[in-house]
Amino acid sequence: MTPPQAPLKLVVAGPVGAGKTTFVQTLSETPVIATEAEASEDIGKRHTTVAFDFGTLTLDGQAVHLYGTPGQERFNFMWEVLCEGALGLVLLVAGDRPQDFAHARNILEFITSRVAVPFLIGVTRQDQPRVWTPGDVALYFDLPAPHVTGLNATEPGDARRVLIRLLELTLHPQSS
Ligand SMILES: Nc1nc2c(ncn2[C@@H]2O[C@H](COP(=O)(O)OP(=O)(O)O)[C@@H](O)[C@H]2O)c(=O)[nH]1
Ligand SMILES: [Mg+2]
Repeated sequence: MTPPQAPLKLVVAGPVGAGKTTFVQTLSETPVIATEAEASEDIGKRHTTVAFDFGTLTLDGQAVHLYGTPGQERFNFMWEVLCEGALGLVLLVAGDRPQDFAHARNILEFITSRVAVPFLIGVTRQDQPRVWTPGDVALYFDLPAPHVTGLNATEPGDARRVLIRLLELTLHPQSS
C-alpha cells in the first residue's frame, strides 16, 4: 500500500469579481469554507470575500487543497502567507473586465517577486459575449501562451482542466 500523500496546496488569486469564489466552489468536493463580510469600498456588489475560500478535491487520487484569496488591496499581505508552500498559483481575471487587468498584473508581480511559485492565468467568463481571449490576455501580460487559459468558472470540466494544466506546468516548467 502506498502511504497517503500530503495534499497539494494551490492558491487562487485575482481582483474582486474575477471568479475566485466561483472557481473554488465549482471544484470543491467538500463544502467551501468562506468568510463573507460587507465590503468597505464600493466595488459594485454588496458582499465580497474578505477572508479566503477554502475547498478540497481529489485529482487522480491526489488530495488538492484550494485557497481563494481576497481581491482587495488591503488584504495584499495574505497572498504572501497563503502562497507559502503552495505548489501553484491560479491568477484569475474576468475576460470582460479589462479595467482590472492592471490590478491583476500588480497582484501577480507582488506574489511572484516574493515567492517562487509556478502560475497560470485563467481568463474567466469565456461563455459571455465580448470577452478578451486567452491569447489577447497573454499579449497584455507579456506571457507565453501556455501560461494563459480561458474558462467558464461555473463549469466543473473547465475548472478541472485549468488545475490539470497548472499541475502540468509545475511538473514540466521547461516545456512552457
Ligand atoms: N457566466 C460566468 N459567470 C461567472 C464566471 N466566473 C464567475 N462568474 C460570476 O461572476 C460573479 C463574481 O464571481 P466571484 O466568484 O464572486 O468573484 P470573486 O470576487 O473573484 O470571488 C459571480 O456572480 C459569479 O457567478 C464565468 O466564467 N462565467
Ligand atoms: Mg470571492
